[in-house]
Amino acid sequence: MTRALDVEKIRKEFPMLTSRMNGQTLVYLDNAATTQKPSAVIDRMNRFYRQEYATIHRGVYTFSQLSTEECDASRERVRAFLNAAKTQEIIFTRGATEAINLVARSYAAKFLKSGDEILICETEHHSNIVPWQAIAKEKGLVLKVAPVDDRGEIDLEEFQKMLGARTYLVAVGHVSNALGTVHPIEEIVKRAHHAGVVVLVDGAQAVPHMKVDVQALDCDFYCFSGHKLYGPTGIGVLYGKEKYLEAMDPYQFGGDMIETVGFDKTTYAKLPAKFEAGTPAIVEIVGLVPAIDMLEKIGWDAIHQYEQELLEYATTELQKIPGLRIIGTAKEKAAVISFVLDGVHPHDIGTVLDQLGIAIRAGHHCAYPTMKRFGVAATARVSFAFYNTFEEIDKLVKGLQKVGEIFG
Ligand code: C6P
Repeated sequence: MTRALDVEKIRKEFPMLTSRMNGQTLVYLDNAATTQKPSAVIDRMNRFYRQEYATIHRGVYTFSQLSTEECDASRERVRAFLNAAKTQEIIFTRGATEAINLVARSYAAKFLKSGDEILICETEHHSNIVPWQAIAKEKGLVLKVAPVDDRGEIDLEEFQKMLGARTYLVAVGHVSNALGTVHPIEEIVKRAHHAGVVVLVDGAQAVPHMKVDVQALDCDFYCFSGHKLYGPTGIGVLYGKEKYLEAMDPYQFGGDMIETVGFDKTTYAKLPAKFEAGTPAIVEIVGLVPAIDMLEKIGWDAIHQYEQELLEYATTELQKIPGLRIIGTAKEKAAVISFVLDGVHPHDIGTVLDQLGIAIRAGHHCAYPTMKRFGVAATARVSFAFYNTFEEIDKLVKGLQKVGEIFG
C-alpha cells in the first residue's frame, strides 16, 4: 500500500488533533459534520482580528479599504478554486444551507409556477429537501424524488423518466453525507440540461474530497460550507451562472445590497452585492483563503488517493466485526462509512467510543429519508479526512470490538 501523504507532518498543522478526550488522544472521525482547522486558518483569523480588522465597503479609511481588498481577494480565490468563469458568480452565504435557501427563494419562487416540478434525489440532506418543500407548499409546486438502489446509487433511468415536461429544477447532492455515495453529477447535469432543466448541486460533502470545476460540470448552481473545508464556520459559498443570478431578485434586504434607496423606490446593487445584505462574515471570508491554499498545496490527487486508501482499509476491517453491516456500498464513495451493529443502538456505539477518545456521529445525519430507504432509524457514521491515520482505524476497530463485548 502506498502512502500518498506525509500524514505526521500534516497532523502537526492541526492543533485540535493533539487534544485529549476522556483521557485519550482524540481520534476525530466526524469530518463530514465539520473538519478541524489548520494553524494557517486559526493564525490568519487571529492576526486579522488583532491587526487588520475593520468593516468593508463603508469606510474611507485605510484599514476598511484593506479589509475590503482582503474580502475581494478571497472571492477571487474561491472563483479560482471552483474554476467559475467570473468573480461575481461567487456569492458568500452563511453555509450550504443558506445558499440552497437563497436559490429556493430567489430562483424557484420567482420562476416556477403552480404545478411545476422540482426533482431531487432520495439521499438528500434535509438542507436540500426542506427549502424546496417549503417553497413547493407556498407556490403549489411538486417535489419529486429520484430513487437510489440498494447500494445507494441513483437510478439514472428512473431519474431520466422523472424529468418531465413540468420539471424546471433539479437539486441534487454531489456526495451523500449519510452514505458517502459520489453521485454522477456530470451525467445528471447532462441529462437535466438535455431536458432544458436548471441544476443546483449541493457540494457540501464533495469539496473537501475532490477537485470541483463548475465549468466542467456545467451545473447552474453549486454550493458548499467553509467549515467542512477546513475553514471557519459561518461562511459558505453559492456559485451561480451569471445569467441566472442576474435574473434573480434578492431575498434578503438591507445595507450593502442596494444601489439607491428612497421611500418610494429602491434599486439593487450589481452582483455579487445584490445577494449579500448586511455586514458579512468578514473574518470568516478571510479565513477561507488559507484553507483553500492548504488543500491545493497538498494536492487533490494525493488527498484523493490517501482518503481512498483509508476508506478501503476501514471498510475491510469493519466488515470483519461480527454483526456489523455497512449502509451504503456504492462503487464510488467519498471516505464516509455508515454502519449498524446488530442489537446495539448507534448512540450506544457513539457513547462507548467517546469514552475511548473516538469521536464519531450517531443518528439520522439530517437525512431521515435516507435512513427510511435503508430501513434503519439511525446509523453510526465514521468520516475521514486526510489527517486521519490507519492506526486510528485500528483504534476504531478495537473500540467496536469492545462495544460488541459490552452489548454482546
Ligand atoms: N451535514 C453532517 O454531519 P451546513 O449546516 O449549512 O454547513 O451544511 C448543511 C449540509 C448540506 N448538505 C449536505 C450534503 C450536508 O452534509 C450538510 C451538513 C452535516 O452530515 C451536518 S447535518
